[in-house]
Amino acid sequence: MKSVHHRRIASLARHFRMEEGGSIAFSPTSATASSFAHVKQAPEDAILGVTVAYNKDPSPVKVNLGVGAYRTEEGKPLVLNVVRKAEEQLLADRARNKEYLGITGIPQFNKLSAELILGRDSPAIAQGRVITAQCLSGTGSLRVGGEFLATHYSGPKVIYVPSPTWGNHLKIFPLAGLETRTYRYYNPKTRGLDYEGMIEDLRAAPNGAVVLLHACAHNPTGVDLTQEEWEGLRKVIRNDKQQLPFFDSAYQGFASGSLDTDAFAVRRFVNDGGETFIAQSYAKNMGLYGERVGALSIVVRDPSVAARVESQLKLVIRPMYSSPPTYGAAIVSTILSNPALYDEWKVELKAMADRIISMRHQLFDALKARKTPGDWTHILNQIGMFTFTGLNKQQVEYMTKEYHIYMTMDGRISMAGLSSRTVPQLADAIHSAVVKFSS
Ligand code: PLA
Repeated sequence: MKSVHHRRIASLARHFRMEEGGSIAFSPTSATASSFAHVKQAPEDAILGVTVAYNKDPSPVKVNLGVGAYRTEEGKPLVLNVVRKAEEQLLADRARNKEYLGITGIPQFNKLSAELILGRDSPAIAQGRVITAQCLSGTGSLRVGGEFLATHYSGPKVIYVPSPTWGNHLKIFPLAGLETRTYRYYNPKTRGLDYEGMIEDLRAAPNGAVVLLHACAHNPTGVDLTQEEWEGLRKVIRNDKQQLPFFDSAYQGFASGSLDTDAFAVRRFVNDGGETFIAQSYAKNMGLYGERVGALSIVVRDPSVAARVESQLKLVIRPMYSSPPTYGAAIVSTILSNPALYDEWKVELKAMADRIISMRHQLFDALKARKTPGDWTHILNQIGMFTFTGLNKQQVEYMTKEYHIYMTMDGRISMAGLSSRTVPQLADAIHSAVVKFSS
């Protein structure tokens, strides 16, 4: 079978008519017409486009609950105190320079990142079965992992993602060269997990298929598996189907406030000795959104393949962006390697998680006080940054138009963007939308 790269080059070649001698035939319709006149206007991104619309609204009361970005009670972006301290240390260190990093980034960052998600006492790390590469946040880690699988995985080059899932998964994996299919995950009727549907779909999926799992705080639903359900799922994936789990860990510490609790599922899978992919992001848990810092870890069964896997991983990264940026990873390494900063980080992380949980209570109470029709207990029960409200597109559009509340069309709201000040406005908007248009 031809490799993905060969197929991609072949398809590119089909776009051009190669003339004899190798030059490319090109015939613009006229000397003045643009060669891009045929390019169609693309729609805005379903999540980041909400911010674009928000920025255009002149209203002083507008609230952006679209993108999952933490805000303080005052509605401001937060730079963690530990991040400021790490930056001061980095700035004071005159020995630091701006040289290129190696293709897989800062070795110390990679080691600390693997320890953060797998645990310091992880047998897989001790046995040399973990390959970690610093990548461009969670998205870049998923993309590099996807492309490595498309090129080197011996199983079926198909990945199963939950329905629904973070919208970008559906774009990242096909571009990386993996056929992308969905498995049932969420039951809108119960606003809970469709565990039976999930198991049934994965049993029906090919043996060896790749299965994308949200490590915790499932986006957009806020619905996670219980520890027993994780164990049931693990048995199906490992024992019955020999499938390959690919964890997307974008919210470690944000779901429960504890880094270890939120790593439970990943550790459960890795500790059974099987092969596992993990994409980690420091965007949310260290507030390093724009620094684009994250890691891809590949856990292999046999340590003797690790060096070869790493060598090929470099060949995926080098032509994509050559090597990752230094600054964010230097901040993360400084914090993770310094026990005092590490402890302080855990306190700040817990405070962010707690503020999100308190927003859940405030919103729930505000709807109760307004006697808003419907059952809103899912606001309290869902986990992580988001509430998947169950509001429909018509209701969302109404809330944006009448109340200047910006959120994604699927009815997801970022609880991290809410504050005590804006809860009443949101509750009024939800109440009015529900009364006006029953869903
Ligand atoms: N994976 C999941 C499940 C995510 O929710 C996000 C971010 C990422 C990966 C990637 O984040 P990173 O590349 O910045 O590390 N989701 C956000 C932002 C918070 C976004 O859509 O880019 C969201 O609002 O859903």
